[in-house]
Amino acid sequence: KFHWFPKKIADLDRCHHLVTKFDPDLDQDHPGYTDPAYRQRRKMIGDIAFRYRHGQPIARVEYTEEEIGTWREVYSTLRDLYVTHACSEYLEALCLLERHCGYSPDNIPQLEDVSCFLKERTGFLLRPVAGLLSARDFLASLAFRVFQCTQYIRHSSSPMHSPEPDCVHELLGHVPMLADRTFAQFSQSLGLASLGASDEDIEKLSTLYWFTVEYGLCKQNGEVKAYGAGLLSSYGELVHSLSDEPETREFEPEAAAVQGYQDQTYQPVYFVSESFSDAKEKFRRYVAGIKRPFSVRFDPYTSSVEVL
Ligand code: H2B
Ligand code: FE
Repeated sequence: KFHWFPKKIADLDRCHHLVTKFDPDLDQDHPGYTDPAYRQRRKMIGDIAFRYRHGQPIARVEYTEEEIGTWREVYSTLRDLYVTHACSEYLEALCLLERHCGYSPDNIPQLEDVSCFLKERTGFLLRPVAGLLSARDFLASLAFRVFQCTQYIRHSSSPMHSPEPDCVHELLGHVPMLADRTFAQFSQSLGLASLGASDEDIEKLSTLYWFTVEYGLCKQNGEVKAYGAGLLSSYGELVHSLSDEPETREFEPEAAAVQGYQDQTYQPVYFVSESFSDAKEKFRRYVAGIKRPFSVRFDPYTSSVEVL
């Protein structure tokens, strides 16, 4: 079966298929389900994403005191933990973001500023998205070094947890890692492998994404540190992941691609990479085994893919 996929970066305007699984309008367990004002606000911010077209600057949001309060609570709690739990690439980038991009307990950074920062570091761009995107569309954007990024914030009743991605997860979990060269390459190669892939292979690549980009651990100077965004944006799971409770295994793409995962509670198992270069190399070998009737090559001059 043939699957359409974007060939040039502007085609990402067509990659907007949302998954409603954790939507506050429909998910009764969402902390915003019974709060119409929250749902209204989330919709308003979501409209920025619906109207967005590639190449435009991302509209700024003036966050309310309540929203900034939620951000402050997560930021100051996590900030202390990063020193011991986050990998060095993450810590380095976070310092730069604090210096140049308005990262602080009292300010929710603007996607437009963060996008400009990442562009200079690794060529990654942000584009606003209104909620959880389909895996196919989400992975496809990574092929163009575009990260689809939510702009609304979680409900104030539950500052430490959100069932769906929100700007705390993106800005504190994903963005610092996207400022690292090797990690950026790894993310793009996941994206390129997904273009036109079968549903089965998309499922495997999503699972790989889950156990690396979201919940990955890596070794650094004989210690295990976190680099996954799901960990770095969740106080509870970050502590849990580096405790002696969960099982940890050496990262092997073949195994990680078919491992069962949890999106409601902590992961029972984490995969530990030797380094990002090692993960990238292992992934390259894994991808070579994926069957597609064509191959793709990214042209950085035009931000488009050639289909060979
Ligand atoms: N959508 C959004 N908005 N943010 C994500 O982090 C995200 C997504 N992750 N869609 C994707 C799915 C991930 O879980 C994989 C690729 O399935
Ligand atoms: Fe994420």
